[in-house]
Amino acid sequence: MLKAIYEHLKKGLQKTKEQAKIGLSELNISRKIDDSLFEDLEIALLKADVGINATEEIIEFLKKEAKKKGLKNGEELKGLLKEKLISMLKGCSGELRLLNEKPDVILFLGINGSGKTTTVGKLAYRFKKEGKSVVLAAADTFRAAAIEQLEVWAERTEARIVKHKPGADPAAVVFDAVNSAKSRGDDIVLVDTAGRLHTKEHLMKELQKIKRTIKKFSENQPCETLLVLDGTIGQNSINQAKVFKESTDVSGIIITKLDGTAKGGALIPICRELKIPIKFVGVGEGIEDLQPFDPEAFVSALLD
Ligand SMILES: Nc1nc2c(ncn2[C@@H]2O[C@H](COP(=O)(O)OP(=O)(O)OP(=O)(O)O)[C@@H](O)[C@H]2O)c(=O)[nH]1
Ligand SMILES: [Mg+2]
Repeated sequence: MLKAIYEHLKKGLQKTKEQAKIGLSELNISRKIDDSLFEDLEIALLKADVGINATEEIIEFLKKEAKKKGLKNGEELKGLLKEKLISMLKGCSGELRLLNEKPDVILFLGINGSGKTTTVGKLAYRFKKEGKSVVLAAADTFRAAAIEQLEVWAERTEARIVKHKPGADPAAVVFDAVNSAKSRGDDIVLVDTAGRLHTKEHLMKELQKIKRTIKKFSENQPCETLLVLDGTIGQNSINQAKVFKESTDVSGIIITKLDGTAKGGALIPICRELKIPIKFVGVGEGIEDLQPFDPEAFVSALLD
């Protein structure tokens, strides 16, 4: 099972790896260890969007260890680099927190195009595979065709969808979705919301209203508020996430589009700065292209 996850993640990250050139193989690793090798490695890490602070920490660590262990060849650094990256990402992952309240409600937020709706679809598929009954709440009543897009996912995953007309009050959609899930004893409600720009005050207010509506059914819900971040913007998502975090509690992060980016290394500064666990990563547009975030598999896919 772990092997299958690793293979899939590796495939998804192939492009990341090719473009990021984070692999020491790209740096001619059979070279002798000297300042120029460390410089090249530093550039590769920065290019992969690992960020200045983390890159410095990694280089310092490698220099110290290389000296201590009397390493001569760059090849020998690879294991250490892997170990260091994994240790930096440990504590950054987290499992989805479910309370089995029938329904558990999971709220998705993020700016336009970050991958919310696609992620809702992929997660619905995962839950259905586990035998859970899933309701999709079409609370993006704002963007044209958003409801139809979610309907396609509902069909694909055989999840029930609760929707209103375009322009309707999103909180009213959420009320109906949770209410019907509760009366039918459904397991999970996934709430798709409209893309929010942090500058748009009213969208933030709308989000708070959605949360209040969910809390009318249970003070413990939503059991997760997941912020969906576009992996292709790398470290730039940190500031974006901070603004969301200031407006509402965020319990987990999902980073999408890691299959199409040279900035996969940004996961390190993202998790270290935000201190919000990364719960899943998106590695493609397909229904199965969502993986629980596993630092070891991630680093292996990045380096091997
Ligand atoms: N390659 C790749 N594409 C993705 C991934 N996740 C989402 N996408 C694509 O990104 C685009 C935007 O995804 P949506 O799910 O519509 O994003 P959204 O956040 O719901 O967008 P709005 O509703 O406009 O706010 C779509 O073309 C998706 O197929 C991923 O992990 N990898
Ligand atoms: Mg959407």
